[in-house]
Amino acid sequence: MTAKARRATFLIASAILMLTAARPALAADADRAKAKANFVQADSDGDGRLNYREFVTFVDLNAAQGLGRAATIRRLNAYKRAFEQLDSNRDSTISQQELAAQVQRQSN
Ligand SMILES: [Ca+2]
Ligand SMILES: [Ca+2]
Repeated sequence: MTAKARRATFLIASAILMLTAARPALAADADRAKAKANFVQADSDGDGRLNYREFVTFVDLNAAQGLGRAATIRRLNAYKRAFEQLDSNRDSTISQQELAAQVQRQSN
């Protein structure tokens, strides 16, 4: 992997992490609540999971509210990569558990 690719991967991993939580206390709770509300709003078919189209909406909602690094994903147009990284069971949807697991993996 080139240094540039490594940096891009790092940026995206950070962006994913910041989508959900793992921030110094106070801000984190409020941001988590917002991200959760955005998840529900983006989940247009209400099945509790985000397909790719819903995930793009989710990132854009987070970006509009300045949550974490969602704006970075949007600016880099890295939706697809973020989606693939989060979808750990490869069923082409992102569950809240998968979002939470990502945060846990990175904070351990
Ligand atoms: Ca859905
Ligand atoms: Ca999945």
